[in-house]
Order: sequence, then C-alpha cells, then structure tokens
Amino acid sequence: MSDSTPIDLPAGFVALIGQPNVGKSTLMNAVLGVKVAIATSKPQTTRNRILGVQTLSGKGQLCFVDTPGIHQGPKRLNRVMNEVALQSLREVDVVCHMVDVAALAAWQRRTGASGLPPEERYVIERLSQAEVPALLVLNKIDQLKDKNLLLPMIDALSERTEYAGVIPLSALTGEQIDTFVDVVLEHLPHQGLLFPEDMLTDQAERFLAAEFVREQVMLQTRKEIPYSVAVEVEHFNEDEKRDLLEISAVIHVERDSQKGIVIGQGGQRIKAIGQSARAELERFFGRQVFLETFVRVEPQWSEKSRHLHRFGYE
Ligand SMILES: Nc1nc2c(ncn2[C@@H]2O[C@H](COP(=O)(O)OP(=O)(O)O)[C@@H](O)[C@H]2O)c(=O)[nH]1
Ligand SMILES: [Mg+2]
Repeated sequence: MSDSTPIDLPAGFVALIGQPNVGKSTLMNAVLGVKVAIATSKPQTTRNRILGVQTLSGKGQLCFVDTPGIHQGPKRLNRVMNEVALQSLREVDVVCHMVDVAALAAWQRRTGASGLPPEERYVIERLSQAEVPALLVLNKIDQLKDKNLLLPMIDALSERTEYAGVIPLSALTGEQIDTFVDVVLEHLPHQGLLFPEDMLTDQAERFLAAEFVREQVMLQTRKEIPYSVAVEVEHFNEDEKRDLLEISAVIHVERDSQKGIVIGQGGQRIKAIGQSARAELERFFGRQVFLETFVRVEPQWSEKSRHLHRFGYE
C-alpha cells in the first residue's frame, strides 16, 4: 500500500452464491481481468472456495469469494461443496445471489409457470440465513431475448429476501460489469485495503496449475467423466535459468474405463488436454511451461474424506 492511499477506502469480502453454472466464476474472472477460477459449461466446475482480489486504484478493494454452486447431490464431494458455499455466507460483507436469467426464462417457458424451479428455491432458502446485505445479480442477459421478463423474475426472486440492489448483467460480454462493481463498493465497509494491491488470489500456484488441467479435462470429456476427475500436481518446479516452469500433473479418475477415455485412442485426448492446459498455464504464469500428465485410477475418491482432503476439497 502506498503512503498516499487513504485508509478509509471501501474494502471487503463479497460472496458469489447461486446454482451451479449461473456464471459465478466467469463474473469473478471478468472483474479481475484474469482467470483465477476455472469456468466451463458443466455444473460443479468450482469445487472449493476461491478468493479473487481486485484493487481499484483510489476506489477500493473487492475480495470475491467464489463458491461451488449450491445444489443437492448424493456424493460426499457434493456435501462438502455445499458446506463450502454456505460457510462463505457467514464470512463476508456482501452476498451476491447470482441467477442465470436465460435458464430461468427457459424453465418458465417449458413449465408454463411464472415462479421459480425447486433448485432456485433451495438457494433462496439457504440465502435467507445470511445476515449481510444481499445483491441480486441477474446474469446472462445477453441470452435473454425478452427483457420484459426481468421484472416478474425480480418479483419472484425477491419474495423472501429484501435485496439491497438488483443488477442485470452479462459476465461473458462485460455488459453492466462496471455498474456491478460500483454497487458492490457502495456496500463495503470503509476500512482500507485488506490485501496488498497486487494480490490476485489466495490459491497456491500448484493448485491453480491443477485447476487449469482439470478445466481442460472437463471441457474435453463428457458424461460422468468431468465429475469423476481430480487433478493433483506432483511436481511444480521453477527453472529460473531457463525461465521455465516444469509441472507434472496426475489426473485421477474413479474407474479403469474412465482412464481409457481420458487417454483416448492412441493417447490423442490426453495429448489435446495437455496442449490446451499448457497454453492456459503459459498465459497465466507468463512464461514457458513444460507439462507432463499422467492418468491414474483412484477408486471412489469423491466419496472418501482422505482423498477429498488430499485433492484440496475438504
Ligand atoms: N451467454 C452467457 N454465458 C455465460 C455468462 N456467464 C457465464 N456464462 C457461461 O456459463 C457457463 C458457466 O459459467 P461458470 O462461471 O463456470 O458458472 P459457475 O458454475 O456459476 O461458476 C460457462 O460456459 C460460461 O461461459 C453470460 O453472461 N452469458
Ligand atoms: Mg464456478
């Protein structure tokens, strides 16, 4: 912090809460201008709490807490993910309840109902336990053709919670993100910066590297594979002389058949996963990366506490 920074700038923690796939990680990355949380079109991409810090010179500091989507699932991993999301409600200054308005409109069209799907009511139920101001963030407006649908949606969503603000935006196109940042800043305590100005995230580089690999596995596989994968970085070596990062990552799957799928015919898929992950890693770390990947079977890791802990989820 420089000497000239006033100590009373707004700064605080902002939780991003909502169903899986509504765009929480995309929004955080968009505000930060860099990807610290992986985001895919598949639900349950985010598995743990990720802090993303954006310092706006002279304006304040937003410390986002990106969370796994709130949902009910059978596995131990699902329960842990829910707990992580709900715990965040107690640790922040503002809660942003994010909704995918395009998905909501599609649900309403399909069912002929004007209310909310049970999954959204479940989120609202949990959210009502928050004791801090809540903002309603209506995401994916770029995909909502009929903007007249917004008002009745806001009515339905506001039934149980009195929102301190409502912001329709698009995390993908960037529309209204500046407004979102301003509204969030209005609700943060004036307490001066909480983290160094250049801090981006609390995620260790090793963990980020594992996440970039997992993102590519999730993007390049289908069905149950994306949810059966955990990635562990075994070696993370900085070769200062050659300005090179050497990373070796193990992709854990739950069954032999899944191993075959991740590797692909003649190793094609694992090669493609490695290439894309390497490109993401090089972009993030700003230097050349040498990436090795292995696939291993770890039966039922998503049900076992020991492995959830080992992979950084519990
Ligand atoms: N069209 C559109 N897609 C979006 C928007 N925000 C996020 N997405 C997409 O929605 C999917 C889920 O996003 P993600 O950030 O992983 O959602 P999360 O599970 O809530 O963190 C990804 O494919 C994103 O590219 C948006 O504003 N508009
Ligand atoms: Mg996410």
